[in-house]
Amino acid sequence: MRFNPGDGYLYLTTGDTHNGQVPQSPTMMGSKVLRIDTDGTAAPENTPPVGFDKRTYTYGHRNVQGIAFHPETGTPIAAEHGPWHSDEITVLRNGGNAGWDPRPNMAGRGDCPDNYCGYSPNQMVGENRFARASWMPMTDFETYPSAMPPIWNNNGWSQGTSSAAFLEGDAWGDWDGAMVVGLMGIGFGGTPLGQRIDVLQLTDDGSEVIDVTEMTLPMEAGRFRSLVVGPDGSLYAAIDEGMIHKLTP
Ligand SMILES: [Ca+2]
Repeated sequence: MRFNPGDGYLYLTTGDTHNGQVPQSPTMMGSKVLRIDTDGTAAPENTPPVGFDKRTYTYGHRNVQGIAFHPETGTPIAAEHGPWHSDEITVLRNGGNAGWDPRPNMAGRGDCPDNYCGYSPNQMVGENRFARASWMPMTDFETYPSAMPPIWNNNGWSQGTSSAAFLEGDAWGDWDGAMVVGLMGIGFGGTPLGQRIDVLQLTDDGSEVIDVTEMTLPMEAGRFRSLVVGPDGSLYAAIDEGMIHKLTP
């Protein structure tokens, strides 16, 4: 949950709850980014498709754990946790579809365990786990050609993207205006562990990633769960291990 300083609304991100029907559902409120007022009512500027709950800002997500707002434009940008591939950073578009649809019998698939195909083709076990061609895509452009494209997908890995924020202030130097993303590092079966904070340099309008740099840390890495920039301009990084680190330029 974050307030957007640009429009004053509360943005609330929800996950798919391992239910294949949820992401593309117009009424089930998982897999959405909701834009609401402080009393819970929909922002009147929301433009979801006809029939959707009016609180819907975007839909078709898997698991948005981070949302940050471009400091110049106020555009919301989501950090989303992939199944075992393809973490995604996505610039959100009012009413947009993030393109995640783990329903059985969709896009040429058959049935899946738990009626959930999000771990297709083989539910996290078996030999083709890393056969990328057979992954169920985090953004299914074949089924949803106008889906919001990710601007970054962690080179096709899932390492547990969590929280995101924008660094601001001259003290950050070249990183003033850069996006930082926490990764919790759930590596297994050959996936790099990857507990880190990445610094993403975006174009001025925030629509593309120019460069990604891993932040050099003055302490050991941990499962970076939450990143928040304080009023003092410092970056506060909370980790699962039970500490909050204050990182200064
Ligand atoms: Ca997506």
